[in-house]
Amino acid sequence: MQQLYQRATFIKSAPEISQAPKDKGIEVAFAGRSNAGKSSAINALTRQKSLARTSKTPGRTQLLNFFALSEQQRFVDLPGYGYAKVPPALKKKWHAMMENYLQNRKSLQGIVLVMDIRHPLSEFDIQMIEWCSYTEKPLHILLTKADKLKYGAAKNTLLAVERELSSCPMPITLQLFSATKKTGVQDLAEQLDQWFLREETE
Ligand SMILES: Nc1nc2c(ncn2[C@@H]2O[C@H](COP(=O)(O)OP(=O)(O)O)[C@@H](O)[C@H]2O)c(=O)[nH]1
Ligand SMILES: [Mg+2]
Repeated sequence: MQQLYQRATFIKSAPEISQAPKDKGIEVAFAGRSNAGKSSAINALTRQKSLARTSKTPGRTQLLNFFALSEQQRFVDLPGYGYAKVPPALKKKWHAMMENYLQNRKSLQGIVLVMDIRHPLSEFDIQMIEWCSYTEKPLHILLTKADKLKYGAAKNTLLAVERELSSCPMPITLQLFSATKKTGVQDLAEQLDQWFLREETE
């Protein structure tokens, strides 16, 4: 159902959860450290060159960006932060906002965690995984920029991350991805279908 994702339109940016669209229908969140390749992954999925802005200057804004597939289906690009030198006040604000969002957002059906395959399981990623464990939200991991590694090395990283997360209580799926080469887009669409089209099969 790749077409569903091509239909995505931007709804709004919200600096706070209180300004998010109504908590109705189904929502899927994309999370990732800044510069991991989150916006590029969203653009590859939706086949829109600049739906989610991509930038070489990571992480200056802390906004939740909402996109609609239909009135009842949304996805959200969650704010990331990157690098070691994050001002503590910013980190604290991010923590509070993410915790609030992940624990209270009823329409949240699953989380796509985007990791740069060359730097998987950063402090940011571990925090997201812990929240998903705690709330038992299903998690789909994109190991992106897979084009930066040889196939064998990429596959080994995939297996290592899978092994690392094998004791998590919630369902976790993982895949290789490249926004540049457009690899893994169909796998991502199939995973999202499981979440977005759930109601229709129930
Ligand atoms: N080689 C390669 N570069 C990528 C890929 N995805 C993103 N990038 C680059 O990584 C940088 C950060 O990407 P962006 O999508 O803005 O990351 P975000 O901060 O997580 O939204 C940009 O320079 C992108 O062009 C990929 O799959 N392969
Ligand atoms: Mg981005």
